Amino acid sequence: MGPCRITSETQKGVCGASRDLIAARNLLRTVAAGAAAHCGHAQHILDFTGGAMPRRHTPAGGAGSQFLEISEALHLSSMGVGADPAEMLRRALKLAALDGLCGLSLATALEDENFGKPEVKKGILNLACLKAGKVNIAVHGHEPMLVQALAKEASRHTDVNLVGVCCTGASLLSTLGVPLAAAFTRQEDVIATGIVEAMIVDSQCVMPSLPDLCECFHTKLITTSELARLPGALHLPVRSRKEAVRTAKMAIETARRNKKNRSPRAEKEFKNRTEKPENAVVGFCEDNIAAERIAAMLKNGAIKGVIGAVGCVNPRADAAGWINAFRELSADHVILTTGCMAFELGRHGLLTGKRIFHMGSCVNNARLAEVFRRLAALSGGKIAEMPFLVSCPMPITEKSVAIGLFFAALGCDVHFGAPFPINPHTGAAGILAAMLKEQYSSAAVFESAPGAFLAWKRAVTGAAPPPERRGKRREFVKI
Ligand code: WCC
Ligand code: FE2
Repeated sequence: MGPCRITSETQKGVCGASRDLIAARNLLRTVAAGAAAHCGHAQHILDFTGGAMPRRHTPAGGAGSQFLEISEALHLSSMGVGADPAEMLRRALKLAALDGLCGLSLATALEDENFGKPEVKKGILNLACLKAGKVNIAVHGHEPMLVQALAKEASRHTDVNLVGVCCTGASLLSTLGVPLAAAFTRQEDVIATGIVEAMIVDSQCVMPSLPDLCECFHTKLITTSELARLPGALHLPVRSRKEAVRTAKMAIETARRNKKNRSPRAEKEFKNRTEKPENAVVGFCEDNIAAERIAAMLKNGAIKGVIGAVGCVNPRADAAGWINAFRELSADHVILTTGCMAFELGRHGLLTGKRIFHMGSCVNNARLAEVFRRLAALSGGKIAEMPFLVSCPMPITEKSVAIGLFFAALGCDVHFGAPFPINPHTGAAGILAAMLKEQYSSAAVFESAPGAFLAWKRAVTGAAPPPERRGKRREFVKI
């Protein structure tokens, strides 16, 4: 009796739950958690600015009904409520679509409105962005409320070097060109350089290891989200613009005072590092991506498709293999990338702004959806008829699963690498495939090996489908 685990196809749980039911329930709970994170992110910005939900992002059930959907999904998938796998999966796809509307798209619109839309610019990334001679402050997490005020305040202090980590960093890089030191997997390395005076975190993808790690160095850990507190950290809440300015000043003062505690040895070691910052072209968004040119390239066969490379970089996966796969695909595809994948591609010198475009943080995947919509409109078709693929090759968090299924609900084919969000060999995966095909004209592909993924992509990719084939549904491909 619990936790629910899939054993074999024929076996059922003591309660009678089948393998398919357990798989479907797990997927629904995963999407609910991902949607809660994105919708919560958007709601926190609304709370911060005191604004109301814009009409175009309001779900059919009214403002706030997305949270009821999330709650109902958790209720439905708890012990002994629903027992129909198809109903769970139907809800999962509906919730993924809501995540796109009230999470990704709303958060992106609010960030653009309140903190400015990105513009194309040069940026630098990796740990070498830290400066031994300066007071280093790293900002980490996802929500941008403090960091915009912090960046403004930091620019008044010539001795301060502000760097970003993870999606707070990706968003700062896109909007203000602030250097990006690391993504999720390398967040500990930032502190372990020994030359970071303060790490300021908001929420999501912040490792619980950070308080322990900061104990080993002089780094002051500062939390700013009322939701996401860490034991032992200095908590400076940011609930309004006024508080953001006050916290920015306090955080900078705290970091400056802390520099005297830096270990001279750590500073010397950092100076001896030979690594150089990686150059990148960043700040792409739906308004500056040259959609007409990409649509023309699709039409004349100069490129075979557009791929979204999104989601996490899982240390258990073959990250180098995936980077090589996208490098290879960029020869005849345009690649739009966000979040940790964008950092990883950048770390390998691939964000040149020629074929691979940095589109910002994970909630900024809304920009990919908008680019897809515009490209489809320019080509006179629907998203489902276009050679688009969104690939999430190394998912770690529930958020990346919700994002992937959001694109599937838009009619875009999606690829997931391991750990798979649903066991592709279960009947539940078959139900999901049929649902995607029948109701959304999309397909989900599960493949954990970069080489096999490339071979599959090469096999299914032709030039853009000729007009007479448009509208025809493609077959579900399962590897
Ligand atoms: Ni989005 Fe994955 Fe990075 Fe966190 S920041 S680790 S969900 S890709
Ligand atoms: Fe993220």
